Amino acid sequence: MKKDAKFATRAVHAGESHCKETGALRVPIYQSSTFVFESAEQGARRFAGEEPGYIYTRLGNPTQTALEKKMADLEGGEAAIAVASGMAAVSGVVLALLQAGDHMIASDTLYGCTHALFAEMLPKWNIEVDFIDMTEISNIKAAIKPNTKVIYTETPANPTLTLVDLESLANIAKEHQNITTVVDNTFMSPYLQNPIALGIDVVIHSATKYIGGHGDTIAGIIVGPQELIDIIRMTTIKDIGGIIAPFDAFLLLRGLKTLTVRIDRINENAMQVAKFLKNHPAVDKVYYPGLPDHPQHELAKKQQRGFGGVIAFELKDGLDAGRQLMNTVNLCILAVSLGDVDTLIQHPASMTHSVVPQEEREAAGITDGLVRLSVGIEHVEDIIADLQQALDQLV
Ligand code: LCS
Repeated sequence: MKKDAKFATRAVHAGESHCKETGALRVPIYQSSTFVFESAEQGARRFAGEEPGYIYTRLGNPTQTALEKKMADLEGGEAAIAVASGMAAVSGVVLALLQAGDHMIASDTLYGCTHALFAEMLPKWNIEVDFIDMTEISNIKAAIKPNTKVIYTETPANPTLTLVDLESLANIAKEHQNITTVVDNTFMSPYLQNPIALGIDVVIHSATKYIGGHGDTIAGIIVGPQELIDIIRMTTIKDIGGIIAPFDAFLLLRGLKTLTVRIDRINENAMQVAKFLKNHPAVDKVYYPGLPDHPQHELAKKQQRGFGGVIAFELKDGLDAGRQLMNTVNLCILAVSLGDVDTLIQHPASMTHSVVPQEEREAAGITDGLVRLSVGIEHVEDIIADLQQALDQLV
């Protein structure tokens, strides 16, 4: 593959080489917990870091390595580490970067369990977290303290699709030597947004979503500077143990090969579904950054290469109407998660974000009436027809 190959080509080929011994086209699933040393001396050298090579799958595995190389390439980072879940990625990063007495600034709109980790677990280790509205970039500057070590955000955010201006965020952080910026890029995938190119230090993904793409695995990825990835590998991942299994690494390698075609279709479908929802009399508001009247539409066009597949909307009759909608769709599947080939629908306030206290949920725009849709790759006319029959029952 040429160095300047386009994204779709890199998604297929980066990080992989054919097996020299067998000629196998695909990277094998190295389903082995441990690796044999040729001699006691070689084992000692590997443990001492004096010789490259595998030791034990908790410390690295060839299927995992191929995935990590591909993801580092696609996100434009120096290195990557693949882990057991999106939450293992979030916790792996913050536990490596923060210690007792440190301060972190986080978005007020985050995936529910990320919010719970930051609000409930980190304070147990005397790490202070301030949740702020980062759509207003001046709020970030105002929240920085002498002990601020990390600024953490999601853009677009789960589930309200609010955006944060990543270039401005990176510029503010760069004025302070000790601050690392971390962005959860799950909603965009590396195909639609590359935070590192905008000056961000570390990118994480719930690879469960668009990277896997088929609703059949839970996994996470961290991409960032080599030095930090090495620290995460040899501390939070090695010693706490949230590693990815070789089979899951294989599924993600497979998922990434079709990332661009899946997302091209998802982008087209989601735009049409958002327009349909906007015009339906049962719908009050639609939150989709691709719609020209979305307040952050221009920012989305500036920092993203597409608008993604997640749409949030409010029904005129609030929560009861939302419940009825979720119970009357047929093709759309009532399930949490997102980024799959199937269209999924769910209710953030009682499901994905139920762990966030109601007051904080509402302040972040996660009202009880908000419904979240993750548009899949089915034929768009079938998705719209299903939503139409369910929404028509509400008018
Ligand atoms: N970051 C974001 C933005 C997410 O949406 C999720 C999961 C995670 C991190 C955690 O990833 P996991 O450990 O599940 O791989 N989001 C979910 C959601 O919206 N519905 O179900 C899970």
